[in-house]
Amino acid sequence: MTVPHHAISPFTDLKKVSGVSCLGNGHINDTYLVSFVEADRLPMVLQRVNHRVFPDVPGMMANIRQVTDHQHRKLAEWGRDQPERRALRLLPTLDDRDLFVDEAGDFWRAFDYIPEVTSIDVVKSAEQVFEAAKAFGEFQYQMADLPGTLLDTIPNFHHTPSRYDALESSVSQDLAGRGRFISAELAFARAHRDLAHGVADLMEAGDLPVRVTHNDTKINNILFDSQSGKGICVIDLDTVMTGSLLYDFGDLVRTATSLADEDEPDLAKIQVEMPLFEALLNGFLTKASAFIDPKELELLPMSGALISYELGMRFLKDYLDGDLYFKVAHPHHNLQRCRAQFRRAECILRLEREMTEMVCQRS
Ligand code: ADP
Ligand code: GN1
Ligand code: MG
Repeated sequence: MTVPHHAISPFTDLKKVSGVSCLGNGHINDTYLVSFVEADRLPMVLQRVNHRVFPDVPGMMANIRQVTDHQHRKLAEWGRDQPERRALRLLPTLDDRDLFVDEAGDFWRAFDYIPEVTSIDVVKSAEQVFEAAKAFGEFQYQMADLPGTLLDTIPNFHHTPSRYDALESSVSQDLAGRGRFISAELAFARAHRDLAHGVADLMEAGDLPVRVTHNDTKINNILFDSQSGKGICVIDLDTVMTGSLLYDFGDLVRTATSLADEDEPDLAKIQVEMPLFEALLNGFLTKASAFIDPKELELLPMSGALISYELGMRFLKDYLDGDLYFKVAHPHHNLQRCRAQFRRAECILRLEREMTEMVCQRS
């Protein structure tokens, strides 16, 4: 690991730094934990933001500033304990900016570290799923009265028909010469084209509420309190924009109802567990039942298939393009990830009726 000293010094006195290590398994940004010499000083989380993925980094940072300030206002208004552990806090540079741009044009930002937390890439229990879903439901509740509007920093981020079109365009270009390896996956994408319209068309017709949503609610974007196991803080706010509640619920279904890794190569190991879906539904509705719309409720069961299908297409597109977007550990990684998402989508579609019955019992 190359220690980014030049990016630490804008945020803090380098002489006070005792160590730097890597943090997390994100596919887009680079995250570092910077520790300090003083025994009572909490570390800081330093991130290099991927500006190929986020074309408007200052706009994205303005969104994050708006969102986190609002979260802290809400936590104060509700009298919640430990507010510093319940919402991220941006750490400005020494000259009071939320962003530092280095000579290479890389963008850096920092957050206060939240102590005594754990994060997971794969769920281990229904309690964890309940806690994660409850925290993401509460996040939407917090955002309900966000003042002002957020910038649409990645337009059409969850517009699944556009993701389908982007895939077809990559198929035509076949930039990396990998088109010959993807016939089964492409056939799956084409056969499920209708699924792509499930939410997008209703949003366009004004038949689903437009909300402020997180848009990347995978299970490792929640911090759990190490002692109690409670979901304590929603992180990774890069994609907070207007969207549908179904995107957030759907990405939770994708990542929190299966005990397999996101890139599990053995598809037989990828199953979707109804007890985990039940925990997810109960956790999410703890807060969201206060505001969820009947149409959203009706579509909760399909949302997981939609987001799994969408992400599968995104991984497939990147595989065809030559791995330009997601970090990969080996040459066929994106294809492997795509297969695992399509398998999840299939499992969820098979369980849709059971899921619908469960949702109906709750309403
Ligand atoms: P990425 O965009 O790469 O996914 P994240 O913001 O999700 O980056 O952070 C990566 C990991 O770093 C998280 O899964 C979590 O384990 C840890 N992390 C991030 N921010 C904090 C924080 N403020 N306090 C404690 N841990 C954090
Ligand atoms: C990316 O940054 P990270 O790893 O949390 C991606 C998400 C995907 C996710 C799949 C900005 O999220 O959309 O769902 O990988 N983020 C962006 O693991 O594209
Ligand atoms: Mg993350």
